[in-house]
Amino acid sequence: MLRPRLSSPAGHPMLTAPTLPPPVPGVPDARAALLVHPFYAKDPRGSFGKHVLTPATTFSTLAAATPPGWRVSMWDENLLQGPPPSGPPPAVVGITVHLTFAQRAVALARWFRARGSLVVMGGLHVEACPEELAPWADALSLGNGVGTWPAILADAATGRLRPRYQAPYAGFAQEPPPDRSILPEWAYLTPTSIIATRGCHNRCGFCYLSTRGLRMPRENRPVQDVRRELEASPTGYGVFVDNNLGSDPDYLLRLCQALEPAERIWSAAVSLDVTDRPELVRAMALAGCTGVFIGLESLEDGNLRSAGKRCPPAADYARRVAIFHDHGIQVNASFVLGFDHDTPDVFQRVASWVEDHRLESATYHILTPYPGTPLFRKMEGEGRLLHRDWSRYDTSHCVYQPRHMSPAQLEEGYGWLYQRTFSARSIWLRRPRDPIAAAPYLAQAWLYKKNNALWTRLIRDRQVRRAWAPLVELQRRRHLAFRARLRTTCPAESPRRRAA
Ligand code: B12
Ligand code: SF4
Repeated sequence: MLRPRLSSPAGHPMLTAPTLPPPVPGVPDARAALLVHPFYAKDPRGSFGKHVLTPATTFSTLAAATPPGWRVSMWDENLLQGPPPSGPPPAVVGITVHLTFAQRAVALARWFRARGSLVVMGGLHVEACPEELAPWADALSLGNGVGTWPAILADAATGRLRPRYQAPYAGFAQEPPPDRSILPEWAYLTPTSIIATRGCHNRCGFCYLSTRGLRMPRENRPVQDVRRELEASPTGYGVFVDNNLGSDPDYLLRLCQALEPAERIWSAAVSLDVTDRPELVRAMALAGCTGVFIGLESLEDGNLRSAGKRCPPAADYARRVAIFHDHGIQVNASFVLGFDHDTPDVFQRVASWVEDHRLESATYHILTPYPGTPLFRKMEGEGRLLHRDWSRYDTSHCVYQPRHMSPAQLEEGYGWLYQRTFSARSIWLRRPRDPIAAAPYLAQAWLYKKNNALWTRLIRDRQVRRAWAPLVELQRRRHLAFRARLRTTCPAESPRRRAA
């Protein structure tokens, strides 16, 4: 059973949760609802900047679904402003729970309940392990919070809260757009996280989308609604946090056509098969796409097959990555390490591949069996799970017995890979061939990858947006100029290729 962790030893603010003061009971503020994001430890081998790039849309989505008559606010412990504020306890506290911060969520739930608030829990870990969290909450929300949250608040107001609420993921197009006014304006590179699509055409065995009981059918939002969200961005930069914005290529094409006149820039996670249609990549570039996050997962086809991932063969990755580069789109590739076909040379192979093909960025994850997924059941069935300390199911710890190496070897290799990719030499080797694109790439890489001490200060001192804003605007203007050149080329010939 989860044990609450009420206080943490003094330590680095990115690694240790703030200490909760002794709970003082009070009279709850009857129409106040507080949404809380618990603290999680950041991996110092990666960039601390990643955690303040853009917020999850969880709270802005729930804020938009809050019925009139309620005052809703949020507290994200990861913004380094200390534990949630004291003062009159809110009548309802909604805590979002992922497995990595489940223990902290429980500590916060106990603290708020001791002060007199009703505690509601929702999110991915509630979805996967509701029984584990039930003892610590007055109500659990399963499924789509847009459906449960208004009912929860209505029942809390009349003293009739039920232990469980459930709502399907359906009718995405009719949902209100996120209410981003709930977000602190200083806190992220951009507040404009957008979700245009739900679900994914793939069903990879390690992905949270394959969690037992989670049904998220594929749905798209009207493209003009998405355009309005992007246009309203105060930074001119939007981040699509869809699972896979490329899951429905025809929709993506329509979306790009709608976004092109907005003159904004954006990035998104897409699967590599969008390069089946190079004209789609061109449309993305013309619409303002400056970067893609792609789950390449592995350079070994056997691993992709065993994960059930339908994607191009690894031998074709390089050609497809070049299609993005030719259209001025940076590639951040995500690799999963520790699959059953991985041997100890995997780290060196991935490092060299990333450098040989000049990937501007790469993100590494140790294979992690999330509870409720087919991967979890397989590892459990084979007796390979080492423990169930969810705080270490964070993709930077090895929590199972790998096939061809020890857990320590896997963790060491993962650390080495990050060190290598974040080294000045590797950053330099991977600079874009086009000298005009190389300078901003180097500035961004330096700020993002070499400055964890600075990131800690920027977050604590509420300077994140201010520090990033000039770089974002520079990138937007550069992209507008690039787009103008791209428009004058025929689809088979890109300005990047000519510059190279
Ligand atoms: C943006 C994002 C981030 C951002 C911000 C994260 C944050 N916690 O704020 C950054 C870049 C920092 C990040 C970091 C990481 N992330 Co992340 N991230 C996402 C992403 C792309 C979007 C999240 C989002 O906006 N979802 C949309 C909202 C609306 O959905 P939702 O949160 O589930 O909320 C809905 C319901 O669950 C419910 N609900 C949720 N909470 C509550 C609370 C209440 C009270 C109620 C009523 C309802 C409710 O209502 C909402 C509306 O329906 C997701 C993938 C995805 N598309 O969801 C991955 C995802 C959440 N991340 C993931 C991971 C693994 C990580 C990292 C560990 C990766 C790493 N190694 O660095 C880190 C660390 C985070 C951590 N320790 O938890 C995994 C989590 C897997 C799991 N089973 O836990 C996901 C699912 C990606 C994936 N495909 O595997 N991430
Ligand atoms: S392609 Fe990506 S989002 Fe889709 S199921 Fe696989 S891992 Fe999940």
